[in-house]
Amino acid sequence: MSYDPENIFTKIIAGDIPSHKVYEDDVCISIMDIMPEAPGHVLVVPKNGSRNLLDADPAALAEVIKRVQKIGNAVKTAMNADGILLRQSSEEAAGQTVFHLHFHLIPCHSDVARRD
Ligand code: DGP
Repeated sequence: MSYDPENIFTKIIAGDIPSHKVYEDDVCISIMDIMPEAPGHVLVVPKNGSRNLLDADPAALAEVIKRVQKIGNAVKTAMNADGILLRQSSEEAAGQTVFHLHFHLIPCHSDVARRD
């Protein structure tokens, strides 16, 4: 499976499609998920496109994961959460629906049962 740059996240990164952006630097953007599983659910989307985790350049991935950690801590604080669920789906069989690498950061609270 190859990377198709004609995907919705490429258009969001380019500013052609609006999003609620909570973070941006030269490596990635972070946006609110339009189908949140919990309040404060954000996506971290690298600007350097790859299809998913399986074809990502390891050196680029190392930079992205630093942002995932930083944004995860910020989301936990902002949402007064007890924890953060990190999810990344690679390929349709794993639930991937947008074929541009992204990481879900989902705030979790101890007193709220998760459905998954
Ligand atoms: P996944 O199923 O892991 O590929 O996650 C894709 C996520 O992307 C899903 O939770 C919904 C979200 N999403 C899809 N289209 C858009 C969009 O146009 N804007 C935003 N903010 N999120 C989107």
